[in-house]
Amino acid sequence: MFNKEGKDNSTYNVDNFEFIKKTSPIVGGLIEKEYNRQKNNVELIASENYCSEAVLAACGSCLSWKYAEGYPYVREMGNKGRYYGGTEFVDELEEYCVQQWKKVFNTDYHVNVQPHSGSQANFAGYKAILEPGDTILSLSLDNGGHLTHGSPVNFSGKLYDMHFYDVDERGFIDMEDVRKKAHELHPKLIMTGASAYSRIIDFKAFSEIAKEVDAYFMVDMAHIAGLIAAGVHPSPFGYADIITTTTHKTLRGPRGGLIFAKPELAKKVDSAVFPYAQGGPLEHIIAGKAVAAEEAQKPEFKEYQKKVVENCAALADEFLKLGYKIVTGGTDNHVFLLDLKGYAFSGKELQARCDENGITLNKNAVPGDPRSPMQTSGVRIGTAPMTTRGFGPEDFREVARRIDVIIKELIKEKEEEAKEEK
Ligand code: DSN
Repeated sequence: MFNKEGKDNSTYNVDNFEFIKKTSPIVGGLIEKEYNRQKNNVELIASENYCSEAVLAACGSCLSWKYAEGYPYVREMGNKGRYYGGTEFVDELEEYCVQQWKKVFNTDYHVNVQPHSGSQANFAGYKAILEPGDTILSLSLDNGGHLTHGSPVNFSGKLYDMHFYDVDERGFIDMEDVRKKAHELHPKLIMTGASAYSRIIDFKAFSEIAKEVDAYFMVDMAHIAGLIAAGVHPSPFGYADIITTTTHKTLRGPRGGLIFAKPELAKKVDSAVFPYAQGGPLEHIIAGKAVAAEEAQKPEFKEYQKKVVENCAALADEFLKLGYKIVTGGTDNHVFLLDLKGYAFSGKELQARCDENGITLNKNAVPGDPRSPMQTSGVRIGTAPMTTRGFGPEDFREVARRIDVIIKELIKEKEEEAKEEK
């Protein structure tokens, strides 16, 4: 693991590029460059994190060589529902992984640990309860939702009849608009969850609205799953019919997805993942997910999540003190959007300039953004990765001051360019 000064304290061979270079100098060389980039940069991408060395080792293990299409727990199918021999150990592993995730979220929901990603999890979640053409009411990508929540360029926007609830003028999810549109549209599904939303989501209120209109309620908790596991954000368990997540963001596991479902939807969810959406599960990644689930039950995981939120509040506060605008005026979680509407430079330009200065973040549209999604008038900033590396509130305040210097340089350059054009 890298510390906050960029030193690698790993005991596992995270720097295994020398070994890879013996077979492929090109691939090994690119991994070395990426290793150094990650080690030396301040990482503020809200959807990224560093998993533990144990998770990394599990993902690079011999399990990578094993096929195990099917499920370990479908007893009535014989061979525990697998289509291959030799699955006794991966069966045990996958069952163990399922049980560990139930413990993390203290739930008796059914768990499917096979989705290769959050997008795959959402694809299967929709398939389990919807037919093509069914109506979904969701948060749009430009208001903080995810691509798979109905973007017209994604399968979700193409297969389903998508409608969107709005955020209010401050950027908060407008629950009155959710209720109004739910009663007008009678959707089959109400969906919530976000990739760029900095406030508490009221799952109880959403589930009440879903009940009023007899809709399913699904939550994509990918960004905030770690916070939920640690009790620093309210939980959707008990409210949602289906809950999806990735495992690599605030959960700090390997790249991948999970689906949780009310027990009555278990079979539909399982068959939507396999054989509908996917073939063989990645048992090496499932091993990494199991290790991450054990780590997520430790007291230090809860402490970490609290620090992520405290650090995010400090970082947002420093930007506000420096005179910047933040969508919703602050943050309750691990992320916020710096609102750059009215500035002469775009989110894309700020992202590039931060890259040049060793700070990694991403451009992001803000509500009412006049610029295109490729340019944007905002950047998204998250505190999960650098909190893993030991940053505290003061370190994050210093990051805000560094970004402020970069912004001031950009403003000056744009003013000079404008003068030259006159
Ligand atoms: N969830 C997206 C993000 O937040 O970066 C990636 O799919």
